[in-house]
This record gives sequence, structure tokens and C-alpha cells, in this order.
Amino acid sequence: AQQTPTADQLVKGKDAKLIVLSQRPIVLETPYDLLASQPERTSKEILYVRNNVDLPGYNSVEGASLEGWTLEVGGLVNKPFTLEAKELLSLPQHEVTMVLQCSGNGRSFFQPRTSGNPWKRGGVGNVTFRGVRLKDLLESKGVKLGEKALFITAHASRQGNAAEFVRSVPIHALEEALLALFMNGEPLPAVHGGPVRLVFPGYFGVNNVKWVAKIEFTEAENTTAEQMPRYRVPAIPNANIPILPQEPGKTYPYSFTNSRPNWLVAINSFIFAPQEGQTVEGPYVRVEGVAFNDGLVPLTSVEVSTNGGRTWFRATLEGSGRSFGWVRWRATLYLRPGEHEVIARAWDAVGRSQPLDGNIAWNERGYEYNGVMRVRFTVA
Ligand code: MSS
Repeated sequence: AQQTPTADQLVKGKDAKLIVLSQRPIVLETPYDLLASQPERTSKEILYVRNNVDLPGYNSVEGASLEGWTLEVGGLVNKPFTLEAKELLSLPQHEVTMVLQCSGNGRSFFQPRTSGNPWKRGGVGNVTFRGVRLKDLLESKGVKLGEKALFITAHASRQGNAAEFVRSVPIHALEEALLALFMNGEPLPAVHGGPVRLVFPGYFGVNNVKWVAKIEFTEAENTTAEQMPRYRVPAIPNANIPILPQEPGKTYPYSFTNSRPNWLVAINSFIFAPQEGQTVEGPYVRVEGVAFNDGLVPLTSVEVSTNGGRTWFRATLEGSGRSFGWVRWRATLYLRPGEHEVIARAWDAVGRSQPLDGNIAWNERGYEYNGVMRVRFTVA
């Protein structure tokens, strides 16, 4: 019998404790205790990996060479151009800390079980990207967008016979779009899209195209499987509802007009301490974690409850203001000896929050789970 390779055997430099959800394509989940052990920023050694399409030879946390890498920019622009990616090093650099989260993160909490990799909560990390703003690059080349340029469509490299990987995001995303060359102060790891990745702060993982080779401005979303029917949830386009509730277990006839892509990150919060099953000293118990949204408006609060949501206690947030990165929070609770269950939910400035029952957003591929997290623990 063949043994499943460990994460560090699949990707050079990854922590061997990452959970191998798939070998081909490579999908590695960060165990929750490891994720929680780095509450500021997620290091390259433990950051989750999700490939739909592996790029042969890019299986390492080391950087990848910029030499010979080219980037085509075209579509609905006055002046298409091709760039030597190493030229990006001489343009103004910009830095952004953001949550990188697979839209399937939390999928295994949906009931009944959905298709796709059974992520628990470890398909997420908080990382700092550095590189060149796409809009700065366009400006430096004197490129103007056509009126019908409604989407940014990015294509990954096909080198080594890789299958295509293409994603489209709304043109609004150009505001923050970054051609990332560095992550956490080091060359962007090859497995995370080095030498150059197009990242969209505030957008789910799938939109952040690794090994980007071509960027097009288009009138419509692309029609490859990663855009439709995959990576979408039932919704009424242009209506002000985040998701159209489905009867759990039912299939849905996905189309461009009855669904929307996994674009903006859904508001969410995680409890990092205490951890499930732990015994802690009482009666004062420190509860802490992180929260995030799409960065369009600030988070206003994180609340915790130890009575299933009957009453809530307001936690202290570490920052105020908009943030694409996650924000730490903490609360001190007075708890009697015995077993407890704590839940946490985040709120933002436009009143968005998390459902108490995450299953309300059940969808057959299990995307965008953001139900409140529950942790059971014992006070000694
Ligand atoms: N890119 C490319 N090129 N390919 C692939 O496959 N995937 C996606 C993104 N990008 C891909 C790409 C996904 S899907 C995700 S999550 C992400 O990526 C991840 O990242 P990392 O770095 O962590 O691996 Mo879901 O929503």
C-alpha cells in the first residue's frame, strides 16, 4: 500500500503538520491550533495551499525567478502591452495585509455534506503582500480603459502544460488590485503564486490568481468552469441580498443570472482561545480571536455569548477603521466551574453580521460559510 505523502513532501518548506486534503492538485489545510498560534500574521510555513491547477515545478515556499516571466495586459484598453515582470521591481511598491481565505473554508460545517475539499476552518490566513498596484502600472504605461471594461479577467500561466485557470472580478476591484511580488517581507513563495500573483484585497481566495500571465479588461465574466458553475452561490444578481437560501441537499441550476461569484469575503470571526475541549483556570477566563470582513467598511464590534446567544458581551477590538487584514479581539468573562460553550459574532458598520446557524446559507458546493463559531471548554 502506498503512503500518503506529508505536506512537507508535497511542498518544500511547509510544516509537516499541515493536513493533506488532496495531493493532485495540492490542497493543504492549516490545523486550527497552528493557525491560532500565529494570531498576528500567518507564516509561509503554515499558510494553507489550495490549487485547482498545479503549476509544475512551483511546489516550494521559496521564491520563484522573475527572469523571463512576462505579463500580457490587454482586452478593452487603448494600448495593450507586454511587460517583463522584473520591470515591476522598479515601479512604486505598495503593501497590504489581507485575509486570504478559500471560499470553501468552513465547508464541512454544512449539513448535509456538500461536494469539495472538506475544509474545517484552516483554509485561511492573514498575510502581507507587497508589489505594484495594477492601476499604477496602467498609468505608467499610459493605458486607458474602455467604457465597457466592466471586469478584470486574469489568466494563470499555462507553462508545463498546465490546464487553464481564469477568474473575473468587477472593475471596482481595480482600486486595490496588487501585482504581488513579496509575501510577509520575502519573495512571494512559488506555491503561493510566485513570482507574481494578482491579489484583490477583500476578495475570496479563488480570485487571487497565482502565477499570473495575462490580464484582460472585459465586458463580461469569463465562462470557464472556475467562474461558472464553480465558485458561485445562488443569488439574485444586482439585488441587495447576499445569498438565496436553498433547501439543503437540493441541486441548483447555476447560471449567470441566478447566482453570483464568490467575490467579496463574508464577515466572519474565529475564536482562538480557549480551544475546543480545553480546561482553563477560572473564574476569569480570557476569550480571544480574530474577525474580518471585506474591508469596505470598518468592523464595529465582536460579541461573545456563553448562553447560546440570549445575552451578549462586547469584546475589545484591537483596531478601528477599515481593514483587509483580520482584527484581533479579546474579552474577559466571569465563569463558574464546569462546562461552557462560547460563541462569537462580528458586526460591521453597515450592519452585516454572521448567522447563528451557518446552515442557512447551505449551497451544494459549500461556499462562503460564516456561521458563528462554537467552542466547548471546561472551567476548572
Ligand atoms: N491561482 C491559480 N493559478 N491556480 C489555482 O488553482 N486557486 C485559487 C487561488 N488562485 C488557484 C489560484 C483558490 S480556489 C484559492 S483558495 C487560492 O488561490 C489559494 O491560495 P494559496 O496561496 O493559499 O494556495 Mo479557494 O476560494
